[in-house]
Amino acid sequence: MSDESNDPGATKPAPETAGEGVREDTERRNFFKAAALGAGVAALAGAMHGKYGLAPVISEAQAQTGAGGTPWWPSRWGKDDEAGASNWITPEKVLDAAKWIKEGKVYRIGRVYESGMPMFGARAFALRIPGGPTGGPFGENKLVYNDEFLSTEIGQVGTQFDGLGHIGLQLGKEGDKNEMRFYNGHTAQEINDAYGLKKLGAEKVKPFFTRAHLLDVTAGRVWDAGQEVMMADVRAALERQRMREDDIKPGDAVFFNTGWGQLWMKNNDRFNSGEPGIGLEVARWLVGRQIALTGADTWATEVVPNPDKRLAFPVHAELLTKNGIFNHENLFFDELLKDRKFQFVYIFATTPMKGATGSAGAPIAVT
Ligand code: UVW
Repeated sequence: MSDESNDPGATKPAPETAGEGVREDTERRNFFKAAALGAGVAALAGAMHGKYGLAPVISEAQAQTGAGGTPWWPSRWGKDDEAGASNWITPEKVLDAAKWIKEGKVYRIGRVYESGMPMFGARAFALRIPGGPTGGPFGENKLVYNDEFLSTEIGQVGTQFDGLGHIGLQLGKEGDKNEMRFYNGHTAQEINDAYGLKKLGAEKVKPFFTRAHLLDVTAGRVWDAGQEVMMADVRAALERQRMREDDIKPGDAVFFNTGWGQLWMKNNDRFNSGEPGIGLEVARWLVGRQIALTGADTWATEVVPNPDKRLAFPVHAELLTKNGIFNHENLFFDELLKDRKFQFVYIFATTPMKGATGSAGAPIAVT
């Protein structure tokens, strides 16, 4: 739809190293134990924890490097940057995206937040309005009001936008927070605080108004957990949908519909047990296209478990940690697909909660 090329920074080649650091994480181990995906997942859970006596997947030196053996930091947007690929959203980019609005039709592409929704690991969502109305009556007009109390991992449940403080890699020695690196090389030592992240919080993400491309890779296929969406699937979807790869411009969004979202609130156990999704092959293609964000109708966007049983969520690290590319999970594309709308304007601003690891919210697509 547009031939605009909007590159505010130097082109950064796609990383070449395949490996990711491993870290101990009780919640994720619990998830993998709970996920009834058999020996593959159990092996991955084992590989994630040094006490199982397995060697680290890759050397520390490998883990510290991005493209061509160089560290993944400093970012193309400067050594202090905390906004990552949201920096692509310039006034020029917004004006170009606006050209895609032809009908004025608005689609909600996020889910309703409710207590029965599927959640990762032991995450919780509890909304309460005890003994309502909460207050009043006030004044001669007898006004009453209701307030809710919410207890949840607010940035990491339901439709969730992963921020740059969500995922890092343990480099150096196990537990050394000076060598737990996040986007732009920021360390756990620098950013972690019991009252919210001191850097890379959701409030640092610039609002999105950008062109988006939805790739429906289902093509009549019922995908299973652990099945990887490959470049061949991406290219087939582009062809089926009469879209061109070179129409994906820097700062655009690319989303994937796998069909897994059909399980939402219908079979939460299966939905949570793993998922189909992209792996490192497609992730590196996305990095090469210099997108601002990706997302899917699944809870991680990436294939779980990864076909390489040694790796845990390597796409999260490739995109968020190494390249500052955001990930919007548990999206809902049914209405767009029904109308065969594969290209639209994606609009979303994170709820600016200081120090949050991600954001809930209500993304919309406009055609
Ligand atoms: C992880 O923390 C991996 O989960 P999510 O998919 O929610 O980002």
